[in-house]
Amino acid sequence: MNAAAPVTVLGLGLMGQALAEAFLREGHATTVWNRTAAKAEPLVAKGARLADSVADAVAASPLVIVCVLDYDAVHQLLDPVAGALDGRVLVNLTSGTSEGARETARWAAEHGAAYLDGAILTDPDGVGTADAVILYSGPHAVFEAHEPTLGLLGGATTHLGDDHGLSSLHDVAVLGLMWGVLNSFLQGAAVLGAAGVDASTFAPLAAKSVKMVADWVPGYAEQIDNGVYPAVDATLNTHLASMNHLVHESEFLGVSAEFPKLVRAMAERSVANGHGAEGYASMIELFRKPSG
Ligand code: FVH
Repeated sequence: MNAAAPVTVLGLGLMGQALAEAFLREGHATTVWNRTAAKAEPLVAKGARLADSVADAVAASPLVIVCVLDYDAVHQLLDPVAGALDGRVLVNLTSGTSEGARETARWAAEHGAAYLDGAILTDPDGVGTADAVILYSGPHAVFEAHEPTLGLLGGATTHLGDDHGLSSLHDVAVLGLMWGVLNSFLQGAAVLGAAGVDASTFAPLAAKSVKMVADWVPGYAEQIDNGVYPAVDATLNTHLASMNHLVHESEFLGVSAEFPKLVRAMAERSVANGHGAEGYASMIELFRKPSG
């Protein structure tokens, strides 16, 4: 596939605009469409062609990228023009679930389109930079054929495998990680804030601690994959004692103890299941099955 191949971008929200801009910057003939046409104006000023309709936009390029609110919006937009997708490569960078991705892949195949699902792990400003991470899943040959074009969107463009659901699965895994870290930071900021320490003062220590924990991840991953959880840094019993301190400090200072209590309840169950002398990674046994 020619590196300056024409490309269509459907959906010009914050992310869609950034995607289209990245293609325009690299000299690709870029056709755009958005439900609210006015959002295309800055792109048209930079050389994009605004299509009259979704069908016109799909017809304009062999590579069609869609990035809208959710998969329902994808289908509202594309179902009426499904016939026009025949012979096209559809790359869906809309966030969703793995089942939604697989269902959309089946739908695309029924209409003769090759399909890649994707997940963007960066904000719009990061698109097109070396730091951007964009994950793809679906047939490797399709990814490979369009990698030169897709590669313009992000530095670490990664194909995860043929299963279309893999990018959405990785996306939610990373989002969960992000919320876990952020919730813990907010708990710490609340506790310290109640004692008169502002969040900005806490920030450098918090960032350093996140980095320290990040360094543990490969070792924990190895334990999880091997199914054995030696206590390298501390036993789960020791972690549980410290969780009690956080719960008590939170209650004493009059801030919410909801989040640390949830974490503590899981650790208590894990200890009750016999993992107290093992490492923290043994908690994976609880995460692997539905509670209650
Ligand atoms: N923005 C970000 O940082 C995150 C990074 C991680 C991945 N997300 C995902 O990207 C998808 C789009 O997000 P967005 O930030 O571009 O979102 P908005 O700026 O709110 O734009 C939404 C676009 O979707 C169009 N749209 C909504 N509903 C429909 C519909 N029924 N039919 C057709 N288009 C629809 C909307 O059109 P309009 O309101 O401008 O007319 C926008 O183009 C999303 O999955 C994030 O999770 C971004």
